[in-house]
Amino acid sequence: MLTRPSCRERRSGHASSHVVRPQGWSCVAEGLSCRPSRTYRERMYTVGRVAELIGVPSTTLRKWEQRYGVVAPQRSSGNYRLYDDEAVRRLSVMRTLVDAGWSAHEAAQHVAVDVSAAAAEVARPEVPCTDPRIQEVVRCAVDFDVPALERLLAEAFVDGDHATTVDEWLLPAMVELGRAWQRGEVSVAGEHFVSAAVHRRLAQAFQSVPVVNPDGPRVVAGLARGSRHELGVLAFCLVLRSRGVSVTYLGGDLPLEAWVGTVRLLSPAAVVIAAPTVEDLPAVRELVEALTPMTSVFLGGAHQDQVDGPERLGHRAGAAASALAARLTAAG
Ligand code: B12
Repeated sequence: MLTRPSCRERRSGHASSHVVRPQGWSCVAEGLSCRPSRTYRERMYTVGRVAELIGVPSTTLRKWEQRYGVVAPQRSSGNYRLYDDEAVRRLSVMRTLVDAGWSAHEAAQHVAVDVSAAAAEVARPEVPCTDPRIQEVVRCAVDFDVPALERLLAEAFVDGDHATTVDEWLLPAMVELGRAWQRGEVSVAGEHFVSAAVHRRLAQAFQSVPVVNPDGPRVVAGLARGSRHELGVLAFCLVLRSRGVSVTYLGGDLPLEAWVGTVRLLSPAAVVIAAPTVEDLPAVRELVEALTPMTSVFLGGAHQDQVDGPERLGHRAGAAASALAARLTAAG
């Protein structure tokens, strides 16, 4: 069931705090010319390529443009439509909303007004919310309670199983934090304060797990171009490493060419990527397509069900990492 965005000001606060810019190599109209560049230029796509990436026929894309004005593609010298990253992102959100039951007319209105806000309303997987630490994390964000947050996070990785910590309260707390922010109970600064602390602690825990089997099966993990929600995939990598798998963690926002080069170089047993937001879907689909001929590709994150092809790992990052570790160890 979808609800409509209600408070734009709150969201634009979040939005204005992180501007998303495509990075990396310049690639003008795929298939027309493609060369590396040191200067910033946007990637441009033909209508056929956008149709492939988004999974919608090009006739529908043209209809959304002509009837609803969702995008205004540029034109090549031969008068072919050329779409930039922002246009692909808008069309991707449009598809998600239409798939979720919105009429094309309504979806287009929301995309035109506020793409991020509209996407944020799309149903997300339910998470268990019973551990009291979930609400404590939210309280720390409201009060900017540094000592309490540091204590909670320090204790998180001292005893016990990392998978349990990650699945039972740490990642659910981040989801709850997002909801509290949407309701206006947590400020943008409070959300950043907590997510930065969680990121630091996950990274520290990852670092402190020894590499026990450097010659064993290797997994390369990270996020696609433009994708910066790292916490889920990093938590996954922490658990995977704690189960004795060698993990090469590439972080967020890695260009396609860099992914392909790294996978070619390392020949990992598997690649794990995540699709945390609907805006990430075109870049994730493109990455999956490029990597699938090279190795086994696994997918996690809130929007994993919207990408065809790779094996989906589900929404419990810790349990999924344990299961993948067991499979890789048994196979290799
Ligand atoms: C912290 C945060 C940020 C931080 C991220 C910091 C970091 N280093 O990761 C920063 C400030 C960078 C950020 C930026 C943005 N954010 Co933000 N962010 C969040 C917040 C509050 C928490 C994210 C998080 O870690 N969640 C925990 C994850 C792990 O939960 P999950 O994605 O639902 O995944 C579940 C499972 O799928 C599984 N899982 C997750 N990953 C993986 C991986 C594997 C391998 C497996 C097996 C499982 C798995 O674990 C989770 C628990 O069940 C969320 C709120 C939310 N509901 O998540 C918003 C949220 C994700 N952000 C959002 C938005 C809109 C943005 C921005 C576009 C804002 C803007 N306008 O600039 C940018 C985009 C940046 C980018 N280019 O990617 C929206 C996304 C809506 C959508 N489009 O789908 C959300 C949902 C907030 C909202 N309600 O509007 N954000």
